[in-house]
Order: sequence, then C-alpha cells, then structure tokens
Amino acid sequence: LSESVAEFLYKEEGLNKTAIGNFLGEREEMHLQILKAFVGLHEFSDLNLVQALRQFLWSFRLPGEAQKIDRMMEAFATRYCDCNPGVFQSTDTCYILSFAIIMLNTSLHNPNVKDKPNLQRFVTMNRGINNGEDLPTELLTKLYASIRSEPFKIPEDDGNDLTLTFFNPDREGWLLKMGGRVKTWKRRWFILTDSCLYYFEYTTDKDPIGIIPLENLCVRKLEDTSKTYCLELYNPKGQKIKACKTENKGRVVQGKHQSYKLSAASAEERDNWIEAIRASITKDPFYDLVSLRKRKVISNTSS
Ligand code: 4IP
Repeated sequence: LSESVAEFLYKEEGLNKTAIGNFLGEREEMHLQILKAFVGLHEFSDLNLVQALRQFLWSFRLPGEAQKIDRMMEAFATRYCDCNPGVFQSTDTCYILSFAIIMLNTSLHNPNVKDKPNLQRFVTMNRGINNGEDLPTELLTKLYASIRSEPFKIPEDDGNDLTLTFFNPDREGWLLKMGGRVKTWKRRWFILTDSCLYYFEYTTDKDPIGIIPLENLCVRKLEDTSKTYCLELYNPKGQKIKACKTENKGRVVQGKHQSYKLSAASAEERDNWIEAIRASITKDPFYDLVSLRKRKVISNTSS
C-alpha cells in the first residue's frame, strides 16, 4: 500500500506540492512508510549531492515544521547514501552537508543577504563533518559552483520559499527612531544581525549607540500620526524592553524604552524590516537539528 500511495504522490500530475510535503512529513508509522517509499522512487545513483537535492526539493514543498523537515531530510540522506555508497562516512554527514547546501543557496541568492560566503568559507564551515575528517575539497568546490550558478528551483506556491528565507534575515538601513524619555525622532543606521538590532549615528561608526536583543520581543505595524510607515518593537508581556545604549559620555546604560517606535522611508521598506525582524525572532528551526548531529560526527574522531 505504501508503495502505491508513494507512487501516486510522485507521479500524478497537478497535485498540490505543499499538501504532499505536509503529508509526507507526518509522524505516524504509515506516513513514515510512505515517505520511505516516496524517497525510494528517486534515483540518486551517480548524482552529486546538489543534483540529488535539486531533484528531491522539486518533488514536493518542504513543510515549515522543523520535525517534519528533519524526517524528510533524514529519509533523503539515507536514500542518497544507499544510492552512493562510499561518498560519505555516515548518513549524518550527508544530512549536515545537505543543510549547509540549502543555507548556501539562501546566502548566495537571497538579495537581503549582503554577506555572500565564498568557496573558502563554505569549505571551512564543513570542516570535520565526515566523521571527524574533512570532505574532499574537490567535492565541496563542485557543489559550491553548482549552487552559485543556479539556485534551487522550488515548486510554486503562495507561501514563502523556505530555501530562501529563515536562515539569514540580516538587513541594514536608515530608520527614524523615537526617543525613550524625550520624544524626538532621530535618524539612525540600523543593522539586524544575530537576532539583535544595532543602531548607529553614521554608517561608518564602529560602535553602535544602542543594542536591542530581539529575543522575547514582537514586532508589528504601527499607525502613527506623526510619521508614516511605522513599526513597533514591543514586549508582549508589557514589560520594559531589555536593551543597552551608550550615553554621550561613553557610559553604557540600560535602555529606557517601553517600546521602540521606528519609521521607514516607504511601506515596502517597513514591511521588509518587519519580515526580517520576525524571521530573526523566530528561532531558526534548522539550527538545533543540525548542530546536534554536527557535534556527534565531529566527536567521532576521538572514538
Ligand atoms: C533622546 O532624545 C534620543 O532620542 C535618544 O536616541 C534616546 O535614546 C533618548 O531616550 C532620547 O531622550 P534627545 O536627543 O532629543 O534628548 P539616540 O540614543 O539614538 O540618540 P535611545 O534609548 O533611544 O537610544 P532615553 O530614554 O534613552 O533618554
């Protein structure tokens, strides 16, 4: 039965690929069997990992839920290793490298990501993942070049493309910021990175005036009478926001904001900031999945 359901999902034209992804990602035994059969219909022999991923990611839409993604990528890695014995020392290696490739795809092709990793960085990122050993540079070079020349093609849908978002919501630009005690608008250069919002007086400043950790905060659109295209960072528990700032005399003090009101230059910029901040607040669902296995395969050296 699993085989015929899998075959139907794989071959039938015109099915909704989001629905396929959600269905295949379910936890029940029956779904796991179907997932296995579905992945088994893919022929990965003699394909490199990027070619195999291209085929796989085209056959359904990766669901948004971390546990589902985990199960599907696990099934993918197992199948890839079965088709290509000897390429990786373990399924975990294949799994980790697959995520590294999806992340590379995001960094290289999402225009919001300014910092594009070069080949060297990609190689360094994947040190030791082959059970403590490095993968051949030649292989990593080939995979890198393939992604750089052509992004993953993902089935069209109304939702957003997981291979282009979630990983790196970094963003920078000018925003107006309302003062905490004195309610004046100041033009500040904002940088969003590592789930923190930094603001500076000039783009070239080395030290920020203020740092706002985004953990536990929310962001929303704000209709403000004094400025257009506003957004607001607030604490859903209503408490004062934990942040720090540098005073004129260089002393670092706690921020005094109940909420941060910001104003962008256009509706589009406001929406992009909101989206990027939201992505940054939402914990990267892949981070835990991958880091666990990474620790495991890297520590395999000593065993
Ligand atoms: C200041 O108003 C500025 O808006 C500060 O912004 C702001 O600090 C102050 O809030 C506010 O009183 P004036 O310059 O008109 O006095 P910036 O530091 O960007 O110059 P924040 O905390 O927003 O950085 P308080 O609450 O910190 O005083």
